[in-house]
Parts: sequence; structure tokens; C-alpha cells
Amino acid sequence: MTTAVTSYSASRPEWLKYFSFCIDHKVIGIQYIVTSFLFYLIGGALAGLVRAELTTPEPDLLDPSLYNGMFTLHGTIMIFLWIVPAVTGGFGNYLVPLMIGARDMAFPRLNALAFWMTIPAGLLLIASFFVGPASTGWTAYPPLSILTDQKAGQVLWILSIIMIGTSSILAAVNFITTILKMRRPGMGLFHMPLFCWAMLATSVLALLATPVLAGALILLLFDICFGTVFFNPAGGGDPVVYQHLFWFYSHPAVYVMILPVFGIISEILPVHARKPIFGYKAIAYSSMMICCLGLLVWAHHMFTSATPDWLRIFFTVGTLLVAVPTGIKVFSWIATLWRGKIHFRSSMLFALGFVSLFVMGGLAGVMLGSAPIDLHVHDTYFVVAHFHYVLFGGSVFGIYAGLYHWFPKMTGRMYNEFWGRVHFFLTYIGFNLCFFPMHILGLQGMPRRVAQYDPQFTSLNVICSIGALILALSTIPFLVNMIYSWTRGERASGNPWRALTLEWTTLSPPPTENWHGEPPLVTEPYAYGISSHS
Ligand code: HEM
Ligand SMILES: [Cu+2]
Repeated sequence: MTTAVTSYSASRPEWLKYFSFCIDHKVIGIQYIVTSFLFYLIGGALAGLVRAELTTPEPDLLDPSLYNGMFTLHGTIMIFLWIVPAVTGGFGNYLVPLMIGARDMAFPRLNALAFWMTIPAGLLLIASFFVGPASTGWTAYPPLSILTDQKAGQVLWILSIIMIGTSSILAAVNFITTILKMRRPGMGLFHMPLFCWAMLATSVLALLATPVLAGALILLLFDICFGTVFFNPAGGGDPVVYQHLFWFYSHPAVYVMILPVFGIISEILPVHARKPIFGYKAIAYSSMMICCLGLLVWAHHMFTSATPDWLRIFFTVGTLLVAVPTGIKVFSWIATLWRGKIHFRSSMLFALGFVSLFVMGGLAGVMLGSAPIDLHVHDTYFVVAHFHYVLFGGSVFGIYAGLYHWFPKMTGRMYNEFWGRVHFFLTYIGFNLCFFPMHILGLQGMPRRVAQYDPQFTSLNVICSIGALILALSTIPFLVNMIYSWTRGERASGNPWRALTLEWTTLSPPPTENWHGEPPLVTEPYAYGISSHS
């Protein structure tokens, strides 16, 4: 692997490697992060239009069917082209080999292939919008998705998701093999940084669940294109079967989007609080518990789909149980912070923001997990509030925390702390203004996925839209800071945060083979405050 990359970078400008089929995991990680961020900007622009429409109760800005296409593309991009690729492909690729003392991923070419599949998939998804937008939400429930007038768009949408799913499966195989087989000699599983545990759990979930989504979408494709009736009630098919298959993937998918971020947070808190992580093993095991439980609770998305009572009890209990390993993590993080010497750098601010917002989102999730409550608020804005607290307040805040924390390692430069903090405060305020009122709107009965609403909901919706505007503006200091610092920032040392995990023992940015010579052995990655590490 190294020959291809070394000869490449020796003969051409450094930055060209980011536009090539490079097989260095660090380049691929950065390719994933930058590409997914570009998709995030597109998804964000769509969200801006959706929020602009919702500032008034009438559907006056966008045609209602266009509105449907826009929130569908928004949700699909955010999940499949932004959060999943950024947290797994981006951070996973960049960090896992460096954290375990490997020279690269186990299958470098497969890795590059998985990345390069996401670009045509993304373009296909965007193209689907222009041939007649898929308008059935990111869930694509039949019979609507079969009977839709926008068949061409729906078909391209399905093909694109299957392609992204395939990429995800390839990546999962690669992570599992790398973590189990490529650790530096002497590094046991319980010496690994917690991010690697999180990636292991994530990859097992992705590997087991994604093929089920692919299967469901292929059957849906047959129903749309070839007149089969797997899910079409008109011909005796069963749309609820699609819901089961879809959520068998998509509930685990929410953990694919959050487990790596749990890992990121578990790395950041000890470094910037100068304390050993509290409950290393408990956090590692809780990732694996979430992986197992996460596979068993999918039908909490279907309490209103005529599920029998006994099934509702099973899925309610299962869902509430997920709160146990999740709570273990949250308590361990708080205990880590307790009496720490906290440095409020941008990464730490985003990590603390993550903890507060994720707890809110998780609590709303626990409420939704109990069938008697969910029957009332299903498909209202309460659900929208819940999943934005866990996905934006959770995953996106975690991505920002990780970007600031590893920026010096990835680029060899320091970012501007002042503008990082401005970015944090604008994001935190904008986020809460935008999404907190949605809890109230949902409890008052405002349905999701419609362009028109009862005028009594107007004032809260205006607040949400103002919050969205602040959120959009908050991205500007971030982008300027990142671009300016990457090109002109002060040079970073190998270990500016005095962190103890293995990636900080090499240069910033690391050489192609990660370490000149053998990587050192780190068996206590969190020994802060002990002996010489305070
Ligand atoms: C303690 C943890 C959690 C519990 C108990 C929980 C529970 C639930 C329940 C019951 C629903 C269905 C509500 C309905 O449609 O009526 C739901 C929706 C959702 N949750 Fe969670 N959740 C939790 C954490 C998360 C996390 C960590 C994420 C993502 C990072 C997430 C993402 C979502 C999404 C995207 C939806 C909406 C799906 C849709 O209908 O489009 N949840 N959650
Ligand atoms: Cu779920």
C-alpha cells in the first residue's frame, strides 16, 4: 500500500491526493469528512427552505408537493450522506488505525472503494430530486412510495440508498477486521481507546442491519417497477412488513450515527478535564450492550401500525432497557468531569453541549418508547424535536467536538479558539431556539411532514425559524476558521493537548506509514492526573 501513496505524494502537489483514489486511511478519512460536510451544506439549505415555509401557517412559499420533496431530500441527505459517512467513514477511518498502532486499515483498496461509492450515490440522490422528487420521507413507506406520481425520482432514490448501504457494509467489514486483527502487538482489546470499542459495536450493527434495508428496498423497487405486490395491499401485499424491515435497519442506524460519537466524547472529556475516564470497562461493555439491545427494539417506531398489545409491551420494555447502557455512559462522563481541571476549549464546549442536549433527546426518546405516550404524539413535532436533539444536538455536536479536537492532528495546524467558541455559542443558542419549541408544538398536536398548519402554532414556529437562521449563520465562523486555519494556521506540535492515546505520539499530520519506526505501546490511554500527566 505504501509504495503507491509515497510515490504519488513525492511527484505531485500534496493536496491532489484528496482528489485521487488514494488508499491511505488518513486521506480517505478526510475525504469522507469534507465530502459529507458539503452534502451537509446542501441538506442545510433544504432545511432553511423548509423552515422558511413554516414561518407562516399557509403553504405560500413552496408548492406543497415540492415541500414534500424537500423534507424528503433533507432527511435522506442528513442521515445517509452526512452523519453516517462523517462519523464512521470520516472519524473511523482517520482514527482507528492510528489509535491501535496500525499502518492502515485491513483492506485499504476496499476502503477507498467504499468512499468513492458515496459520491455517485450522492449525485444520484440529488439527481432524483430533479427528475421528480421522491416525496415520501426518508422512510419511503409503501403504499405511498409505490403509488407515487414521482416514480422515476423514487426509483433513483432507492438505487442511491442501496449504493450507500453497500458502501456502509464494506466499511463495516473493514473496521471489524482492522480492530480485531491489526492491533499493535501488546495492545489487548481492553487497552484500546473507547472510540475503537464504539467503532466495533457500530460496525457489527451496520453489518447485521444494512443488508435488511437493502433487501426491503429491492422488494420495493420490484413493486414500483415490475408490478409485484410484496408491499402493495391492492394486490394482497403487506405494507407493515416493509415497516418491520425498514426499522430493523433504521433503529440500529440511529446507533450507527451515535455510537461513534459516544466514542468521540469519551476521548475528549478526559483530555480536556485532565482526569482518567470513569468506568472504562463499563463504557466499553455498554457500547456492546447497546449493539445487542439496539437490534431488538425496532417496532417502537410502529406502535400505531396496528401492532398487537403483547408486541407493544415487548418493544416498550426493550426500548426502556436501552436507557440503561446509555445512562451508564452519561453517568461515567459526568463522573469523569467531576472535580476535573476543565479547559473550555472549543472541542470541550461542543462535548459538554453534546452531553446536555443528548440527555434531553434521550429523555424524550424514553417517553416515546412507552407505547401509551407514543400513541398520542407519534408523527407530531414531538418526534421531530426528539430526533433533532439526538441527531443534531448529539451526532452533529459530537462531530464538531471531534473536528476541533483532532484538527491539529489532521492538518498539522492550530485553529482559532475565539472563533471556535463563537461557533459553539451561536450553534447552542440557535439549536435550542429552533428545536426546543418543537416539543411543545408536538404535545399540542402539530403534525410533522405538512406544509400547512393551524394558525395557533404560528408564534412558536416563528421562533423555530429564527433559531434555524442563527444555526445557519453559526456555520460561517466555523467554515472560515477551518479553511483559514488549515491553510495559514499556526503550526501544531505532535501533541498540543498533552493527550495520551496513541494517535498523539506521532507527528501532526502523521507520515504516510503513521509512525517513523514502530508505534509505542500505550496500555493506559486515560492515565491523566496520574504521575506525570496532570
Ligand atoms: C434512550 C434512547 C432513545 C429512545 C428510547 C428512543 C426512542 C424513540 C422512539 C420510540 C421513536 C419513535 C417515535 C415515533 O415515531 O412515534 C424514536 C424516533 C426517532 N429516534 Fe429515537 N430514541 C432514542 C435515541 C435515539 C438516538 C440516539 C437517535 C439518533 C442518534 C434517535 C433517532 C431517532 C429518529 C431519527 C427518529 C425518527 C424516525 C422517524 O420517524 O423518521 N433516537 N425514538
Ligand atoms: Cu428507534
